[in-house]
Amino acid sequence: MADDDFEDELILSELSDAELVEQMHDDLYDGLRDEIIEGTHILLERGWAADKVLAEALVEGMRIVGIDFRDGILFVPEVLLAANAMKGGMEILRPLLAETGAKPVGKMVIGTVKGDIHDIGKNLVCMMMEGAGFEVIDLGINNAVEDYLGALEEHKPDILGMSALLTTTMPYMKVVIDALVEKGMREDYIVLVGGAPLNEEFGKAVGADAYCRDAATAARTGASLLAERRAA
Ligand code: B1M
Repeated sequence: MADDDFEDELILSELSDAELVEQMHDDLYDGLRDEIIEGTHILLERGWAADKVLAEALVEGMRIVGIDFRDGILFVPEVLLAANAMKGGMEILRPLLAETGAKPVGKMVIGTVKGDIHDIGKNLVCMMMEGAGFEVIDLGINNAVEDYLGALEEHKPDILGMSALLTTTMPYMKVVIDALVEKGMREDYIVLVGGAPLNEEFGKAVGADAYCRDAATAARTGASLLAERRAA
């Protein structure tokens, strides 16, 4: 019996790239952190770039989880396990993504807004910003306006980033930006916002400098707005 079990065990390293990526989507869905870590290592060893592993194996896997969460097939505990597995892979990729663009170009304070505990997308933004040469101060999740203001005061960044994943929490970005305006601090910072339910129009409506649809866009936009500001 034990031999049969052993024979049935899936050896990730023996799968083709396409099979492995598909298996990683399944493993992410099942919240198997160790397998996601192993799969991530295997793809990197096969010469995959870190951003390709991230996009095709991890982010795509989480997109599938999101669909079944929305449709009531998966529930919070399962999605938490999937998120934990995804973070296992991200931890391996973080230093690789961060080393791609060595030059320090500026500083960013970023956090998920009050009432919202989603942090995977925000963590990706941190990685990409670090990769673009920014020093990043990550305030984590569930940040009230005072948290942002305190961090801006303490760290004096060039950029403030806010993330929201819920339609109920995204309006809080306007609370933070209004507080900056009220204190006469708005023009001191480039404000970038992002998160799945946001769009360009929302970014404009709340008074942000830019809405960023993904982490790579955040890094690009942050760098170009900062360069423009310095040139001016
Ligand atoms: Co939540 N959840 N969740 N959840 N969850 C969503 C967001 C949801 C869309 C699922 C669904 O119904 N399909 C839905 C929101 C619906 C809505 O508001 N209209 C939802 C819900 C309802 C909830 C709860 C209310 C469920 C409940 O309790 N009944 C609850 C709320 C808790 C709270 O925050 N108060 C809840 C809880 C959770 C978990 C804790 C289980 C877990 C979070 C774990 C964690 O983050 N540590 C979770 C997860 C994982 C999701 C989904 C499945 C995946 C989110 C994710 O990580 N995506 C999500 C479904 C979905 O989004 N499709 C869902 C991967 C990530 C890479 O993408 O975060 O979009 P994303 O980030 C992108 C861009 O948006 C952008 O760059 C990133 C990458 O390129 N970006 C930025 C993000 N932030 C940025 C900031 C920037 C710039 C770009 O600043 C400059």
